Amino acid sequence: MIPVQKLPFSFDAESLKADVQVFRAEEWTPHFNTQYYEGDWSGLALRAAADGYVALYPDPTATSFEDTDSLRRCTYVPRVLDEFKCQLESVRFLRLGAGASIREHRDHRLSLEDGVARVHIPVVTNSQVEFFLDGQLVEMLAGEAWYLNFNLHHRVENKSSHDRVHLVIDCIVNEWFLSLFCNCSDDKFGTLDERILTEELKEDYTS
Ligand SMILES: O=C(O)CCC(=O)C(=O)O
Repeated sequence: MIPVQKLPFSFDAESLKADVQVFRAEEWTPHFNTQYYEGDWSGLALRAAADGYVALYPDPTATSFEDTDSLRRCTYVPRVLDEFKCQLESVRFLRLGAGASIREHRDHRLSLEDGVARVHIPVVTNSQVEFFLDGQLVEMLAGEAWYLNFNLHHRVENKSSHDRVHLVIDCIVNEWFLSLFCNCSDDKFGTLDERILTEELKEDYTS
């Protein structure tokens, strides 16, 4: 099981930020999980469940996802998404306002092993934003791409006086996605030798 892994991408943080700036303040929707946070945690759906979606809800039962009008207003995000050679489910900008925090929680079946993997790409962040996964601080910089196993406990605190924004992409795991993990290792969270993959996925990947 891989808890967290920086992925081999480097995106242009300024271009991502320019896309965020396209949206007016009133277009951001408060996160639906209101009991999970304090302060402002809100987002913009860029890709969402095709029918009857609740704003920002990455519906695990949805059978198809489609780009939203908001995505069509972005210039750079579509280029970022093109780099992901796998099916994409929900894609959102998630903003954690200055001084806001997301309480510790776990998501349901959201990991490499479950076949749906969430990637965070920080767009606007700073050193006073603290993201903890399984009790460990994960330091993610703007323009980087990170896989995190969201079945593990996680919480976020924005101790700064600036809003933090991440691009959050839910990916259907395929061989290409698995290949991103081949040559990486992580000192803090352990080596990839204890390979991530369940036996079933390992068979798929090596065949
Ligand atoms: O950092 C965020 O805005 C969301 C973190 C989180 O709880 C998640 O991605 O599941």
